[in-house]
Formats: sequence, C-alpha cells, structure tokens
Amino acid sequence: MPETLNLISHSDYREYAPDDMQRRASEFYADLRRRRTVREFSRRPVPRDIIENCILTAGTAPNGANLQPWQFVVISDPTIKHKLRVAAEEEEREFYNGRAPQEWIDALTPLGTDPNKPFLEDAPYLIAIFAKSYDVLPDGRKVKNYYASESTGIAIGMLITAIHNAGLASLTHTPSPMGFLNQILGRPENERPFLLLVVGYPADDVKVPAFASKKKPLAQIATFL
Ligand code: IYR
Repeated sequence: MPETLNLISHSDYREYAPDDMQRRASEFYADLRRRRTVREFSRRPVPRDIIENCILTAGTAPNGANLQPWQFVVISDPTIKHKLRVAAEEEEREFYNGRAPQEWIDALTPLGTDPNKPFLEDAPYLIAIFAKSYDVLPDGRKVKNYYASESTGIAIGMLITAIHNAGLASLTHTPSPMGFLNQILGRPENERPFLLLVVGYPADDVKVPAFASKKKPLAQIATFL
C-alpha cells in the first residue's frame, strides 16, 4: 500500500537574525576548514555511541523519495579489519602497479598515497557504506530506489561533517574495485559498495599534505548570476 500525503507543521525550523546568520555561517566555515583527511590513525578506542550518533546524522540526509537507500556497516572486529586490509591492499597494488594510468598516478603524487593501507587495521572503526539501487521486501518483492548514488553521496558528506564535529578524523578510502566488501562483510547483491570510511583519532604528530589544503577561491567554484 503506497503511503498517502500527510503534512505536519515544521516546528523544528529556526530562523536567526541576520547578524547571527552571518556569524553562524562564517564560524561553521572556519570550523569545517580545519577538517583534514588523515592517512595515519591512532589505535585509541572511540566510544561506539559517538559513531552511532554520526550515522544517525548521516541518516537525516535528503534523499530520493525518502527511501534512504544506504547501508552503513561499522567494523571494529580486528579479524574483519585484517581481511579488509589484505583484500584492499591486493587491489591497490594492482592499481598502483599498472591499472591506473600515469596521469592518475601523477595526480596522487602530492598526496603521498601508496598501496600500503595500515590505517585499515589501526583505526578503531571502518565504516563501509553501500548504496542500494533497490530494496528487497520481506516477501521478496523488489522496490526501486531513486537517486541512490546521489543520496548516498550526500549522506556520506554529512557523516564526514558529523565525525569532524565530534572531534574525530576520517579518511575516504576508495579501493577499486570494491566487490570484496560484499564478500567479506556478507552484504547482498543489491548493496553496491560506495566507500570505506576510516574513522578515529589521528596518529600523534600526524602530517597532512600541504597540497590538499589549497582550496579554490569562491570566484572559481561559484558563479553568481
Ligand atoms: N584508491 C587509491 C587511490 C586514490 C585515488 C584517489 I582519486 C585519491 O584521492 C587517493 C587515493 C588509494 O586509496 O590509495
């Protein structure tokens, strides 16, 4: 049975005075500007409820027809992390030693990435995110999801923001291809692996590439008509 339209008042909306709006917008930008992707993580544990709240935040993302076409798989088990590392490094070795065109390898040089992925075992949490182009109902019927990739991408952006806001660091890791995530994590075929997000405290004295702090100015990324 399709849901019917039921409109309720949006009592959670808050308007701010223009001054407050300006301050909030610039403070939020200043805070988000401090976010850096790190590639070395501490083994310090992180309470699970922080991760749960960040995922709940991601789950509020705007998405196609509110079908919420995403699945977050949180891995803290060292045995599973080890399996993921072995599988990811295998793909990455092929990527760096031939599969990637030279142009792509050159683009990665200022980031210093390579096929070794110790962070997959060091970080307390890996969050594998899957996009579902369709859902399967308990009776086996398939329900199509709309804008599964766009919706999942937006949710991941909010997840990364929530993780930063909580005072943790993350790394968007994209081993390619990522089919091993379905196998190792036992996910069904309607779940397409989208990203492996590494989450935790940065390693002590972590270094980040200077190159990645250079952000395009507003005039280059935005056009006002
Ligand atoms: N997936 C590889 C390569 C890689 C690709 C891009 I685009 C990056 O911004 C960083 C890395 C890896 O994770 O090393």
